[in-house]
Order: sequence, then structure tokens, then C-alpha cells
Amino acid sequence: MKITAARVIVCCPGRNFVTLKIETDQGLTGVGDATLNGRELAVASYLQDHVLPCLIGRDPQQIEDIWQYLYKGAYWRRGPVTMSAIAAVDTALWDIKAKMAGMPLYQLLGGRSRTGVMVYGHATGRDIAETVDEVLRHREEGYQAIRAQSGVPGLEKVYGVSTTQRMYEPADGNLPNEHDWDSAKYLRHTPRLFEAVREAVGEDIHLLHDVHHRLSPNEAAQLGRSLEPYQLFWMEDPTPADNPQAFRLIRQHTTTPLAVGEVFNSIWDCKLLIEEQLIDYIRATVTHAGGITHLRRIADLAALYQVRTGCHGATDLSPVAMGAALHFDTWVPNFGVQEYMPHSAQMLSVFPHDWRFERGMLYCGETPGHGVDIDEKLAAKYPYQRAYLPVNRLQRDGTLWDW
Ligand code: GCO
Ligand code: MG
Repeated sequence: MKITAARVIVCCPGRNFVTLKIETDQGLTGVGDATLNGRELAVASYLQDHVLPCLIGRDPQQIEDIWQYLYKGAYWRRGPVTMSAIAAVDTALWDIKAKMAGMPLYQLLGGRSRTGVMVYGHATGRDIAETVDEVLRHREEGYQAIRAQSGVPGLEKVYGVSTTQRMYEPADGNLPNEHDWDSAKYLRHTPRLFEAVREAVGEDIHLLHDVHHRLSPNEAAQLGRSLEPYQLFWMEDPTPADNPQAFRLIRQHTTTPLAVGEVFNSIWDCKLLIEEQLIDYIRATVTHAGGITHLRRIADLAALYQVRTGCHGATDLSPVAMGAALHFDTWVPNFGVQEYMPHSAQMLSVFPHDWRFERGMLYCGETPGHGVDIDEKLAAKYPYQRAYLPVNRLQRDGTLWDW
């Protein structure tokens, strides 16, 4: 069996997606997601200019060898651009292999470990009252796990809160928008938010919160402690994880569970956090962490230390990523939760898929492969549009801060 063609498709049905499609001499095709929000064309070029010429003629069944070839062979290892490109190839090859076997991907990985995938939805509001309403609306829709974010009094624009629409889209500018930040205001406000949310929603719903890398380790420890009465499922990215040792301090002071890893692209980013049991959930994804082949290694390492998965699932990961993630989640023994930020109908129309949402759970389909394709004709109607993630500055003096 041989790879006969491979194409990178960049489209913008409401937001940018980079998709790789691989074709074989036996007529089977596979797709993978390579979207790196705000830096999409870098991955498209990495694939187009450097990876695809090496793929033509190779046997698509040799997934492991191709993974090693692209990883070790480039000499320049790791990094989000490289690992997203490798991920797209890997995901497309697993799709092809599962189609060859006539099986849904989760069967090839080792079979079903659960009936469905618990997801968490996003409840966001401009203030506490709005967030409480959104949490209750999610509960009505059947969600068992809900992430709560709200505007912070005195701050113009904060992470996760859209001022104009209900759906929040992180890449919101044709040049980077500027947000403002004040850790003290946020630290005062957030326990109040969770007090109100917990009071309204009761004890049975899992509550999550994303700090988006904005606190110092000491501040993160304070926040974790002040949220303990509200029994969070997790507190996400409380401080940047560039220096994983920083989590030792947080861990010493709070039992609020921690989730980290949406920006990780390699097992080496995760290693210390997992081995020292400094986190409870690892958020690496199929798309940014080297595909199914590499994410599986991360999950297996995590399992040794009772760390569970909580794959990133924002809208900047395409429906292809969601399809692959759901097969992974259906199999992985140490599953925790899957993020679910629904794509718009327009986005979904470009990616025919067989997964479905029902009362707080996502279910992968049973069609061979990972169950997601791309409608290339439709995709061609939505050309790339430049879009950036925002930057964040301290309100006090404009110092550039973590976003
Ligand atoms: C999340 C994330 C996202 C990211 C986005 C960046 O927890 O869902 O933090 O909202 O900001 O994916 O591209
Ligand atoms: Mg996050």
C-alpha cells in the first residue's frame, strides 16, 4: 500500500482550520487536524513544503515508523508547529488504518472502556448573575460538568468572556486585541463567583475554572485554597507551566485539583508534572501533541501516577480533532473529562462527522476510521482570514502579561 497524494486544506468557515488529507493507491483516504490558532499558516507550510514531499510513496500502514521519521528525522524536535504537523499526519494514518480494518478507531486502540465521553461545557457571563444563569442552562441541557468564567468588576475584557455574543471565540482580531488584567481584582472576585454558582447549582454538578496562566505560583496557591469550599473538579492553568517546578508550591498549599497541558506538545513538557504528581489532569490534545501515537504515550505515563486525561477541546481544534479525541477518550483507561465548546453549524457543515452530543455526553460513531471527513468543495468557499489571539496587559501600567 502506498501514499499517492497529500493535501493541506486551509479554510475559514467562521474560524481558520488547517486540515491534512492523505490519499492511497487503494482508494482509502484519511484526514488529520493541524490547526494552531493564530499561527495556522506556519503549520500549513511545514506540512506543504517539508513533510508532504517525504510522504509520497511511503506505506501508510507504518504509522510508528513514519512518526519517528518525522520526529527524529527533522533533527529539530518538538515545538507546536512541528508537533501539530506530525499530529495531522499521524491522525490521518490512524484514520486510514482503521478504515482498512473496517473498524472504528477506538477498536484498534484497544476497544471501548466506557459507554460515552463526559464533557464539560462553558458557562460564561459578564457578571456573576449571568454566569449563574448560564451554568443553570447547561445543567438543563444535561451537562454534568460545567466550566464557569465571568467578567471581573473593574476589568474591561478578560479571558473567556465575550462582551458581544454568547459564543466565545479566542482568536478575535485581525491584529491582536489588548485585554487588561489585575490579579488582585481577580483573586477577590473568583471565590465570590464560585460561592454563587455552587449555591445555585447544588452539589452534584462538577465545576471547573480556567485561570489561563495568569497568576504567580503563590497567588495560584491562594486561589486554590479560597476555592476549596466549592469543591472544584479542576482549576486549570493557574500559572504558566514553562517552569513545572512552580507547581510544587501550589500543590503544597491546596487540594483543589489542577489541570494543565493545553499548550503542551510533547511528553517532555508533561514529565515532571506527572511524575511528581503535581497535577491531576493532563490536557494535551491529539492535534498539538503529536497525534494519537504520542498522546497515547502521554496518557500511559499519566496512568502510572493516577493522572487522568482532560483533552483540550476549544473551537480552534477542528471537528476532525474532536472525532479523533472521542475515539481516544472512549478507549483511554485513565479518562477524566473532555472539553466541549460546540462548533457553529457553518463549521460543522465543512466537516461531515458521525459523533453526536446527548445530555452532557459525546459519543463517537461506529463508522470505520475516526468518523470525520472534510468537504473540500465547501471548504474552498471559505478562504483563510488572518486572525490573532489577544494579548494581555496589566491594567496598572501596561506591562505585557501572560494571556
Ligand atoms: C480552553 C482554552 C482555550 C484557549 C484557546 C487558544 O481552556 O479552552 O484555554 O480557550 O485559549 O484554545 O487557542
Ligand atoms: Mg484553557
